[in-house]
Amino acid sequence: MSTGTAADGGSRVPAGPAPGGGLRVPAARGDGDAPDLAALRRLAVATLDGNWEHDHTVPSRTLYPHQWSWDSAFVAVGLAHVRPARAWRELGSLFAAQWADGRVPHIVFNPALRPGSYFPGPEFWDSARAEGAPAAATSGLVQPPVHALAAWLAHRRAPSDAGRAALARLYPRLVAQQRYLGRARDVGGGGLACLVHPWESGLDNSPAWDAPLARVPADAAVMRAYRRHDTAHADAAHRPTDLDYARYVALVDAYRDGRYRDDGLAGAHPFLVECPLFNTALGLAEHALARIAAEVGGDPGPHRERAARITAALLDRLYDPATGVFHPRDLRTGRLLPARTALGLAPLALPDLPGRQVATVLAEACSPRFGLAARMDRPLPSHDRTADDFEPLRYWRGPSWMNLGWLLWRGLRTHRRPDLAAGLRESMIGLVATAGCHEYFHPDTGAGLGSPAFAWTAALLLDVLAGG
Ligand code: 2M8
Repeated sequence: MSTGTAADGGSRVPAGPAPGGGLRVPAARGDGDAPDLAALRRLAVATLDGNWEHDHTVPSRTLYPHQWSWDSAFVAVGLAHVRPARAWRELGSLFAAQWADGRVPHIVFNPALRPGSYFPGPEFWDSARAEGAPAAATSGLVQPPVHALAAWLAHRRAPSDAGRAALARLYPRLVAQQRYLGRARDVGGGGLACLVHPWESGLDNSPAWDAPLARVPADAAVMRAYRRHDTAHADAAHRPTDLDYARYVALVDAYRDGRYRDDGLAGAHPFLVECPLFNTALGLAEHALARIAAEVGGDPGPHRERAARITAALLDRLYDPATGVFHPRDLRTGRLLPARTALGLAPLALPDLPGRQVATVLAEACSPRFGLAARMDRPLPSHDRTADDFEPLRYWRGPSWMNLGWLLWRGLRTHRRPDLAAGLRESMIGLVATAGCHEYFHPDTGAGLGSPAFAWTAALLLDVLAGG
């Protein structure tokens, strides 16, 4: 796909509110088919400003009106380019809700919002009854730990005394987050963190989770007792099904009933998986912490050692030489999950991924399954586009997402593939030039799907526009 698909080609249109909500997509400059990058940047900044809420950025004013963990990390990466003080506030407010055991909750609820503004809301999670939970109401789950990387990138992008002080304050909290994931969540005992809910992966209804989720006993009728908030704001055909939600609810019930303790997970919890993307983030965090430690007077050595151990564990436990890519491992069966989703490409972002795996993962990314190329015809999908269960409209089962593209783009530059990195960058810019800062995009047409003013799309676009 070329970047020359501006919405209404021709005249320059400043970013501003569009009649149907969201923000207007800037038009191309009119010189050939290049999008107006300055206008795209203004659109991204206006989207982030519009989603700013006193000390954090909401992913979306409608669908996700609270603070989300990995969203805040991506947002900080973008804010560092334009509002550096806000980048540190974003991370600071999230880590202020860190639990005593080190977990960083995947949602921090804004107490000012009316009950029912999101499902499942604070009353459902009931974090106050869990030991070591913060004063703020939060969920009890986690999300991929991309925060140390975000903090490091924010510091590198906009070094300042205030930023260095913020980095020094965050450092022990980032270390505690890693400790929690590396100890309490190493349920498999092989050096990787395990997930107890698909929401922890960030790719909620990815086909990767279909088999382990199918074993969670639940009945879609259970959802009659609840009011789903997402389907009031997004097309139900683009969202997880009621049966998916019934299982999500059942998994939270099980974890919450044990007060979110991790000691009994191995024997009892119905969903336990090791995810390649999550554990790539865990490894990237140690690489970033080594750099942060050197900056704030800590010892980088242990972080480097842990980073190497995580990469080795990923290779040992999640790499399948038969497919040449990484797969999640289902700890309940001990087997790798066969679906070939974008999760399997994520380890390319690791700087110490060996050359052999770099080559095989790249081969998968460039195959018709994902279509990565120096000149891409279509956006990068979140799932193998040749698979029977590929769904171009449904959430994480096919649509293109900016955060997955951004991670892969970083990996391509790390592993010296500027040709492919340039193709992917052009494709990502083209998505926003075509459709605006949507949450996700149709993987064939690039049409905008989900929330129209989505924070991480805007934030990561800023980073991509700046060249990282
Ligand atoms: C989506 O997840 C939430 C649950 O956490 C939801 O569907 O309600 C996912 O896309 C997740 O990755 C993201 O962090 C969150 C907020 O943008 O929305």
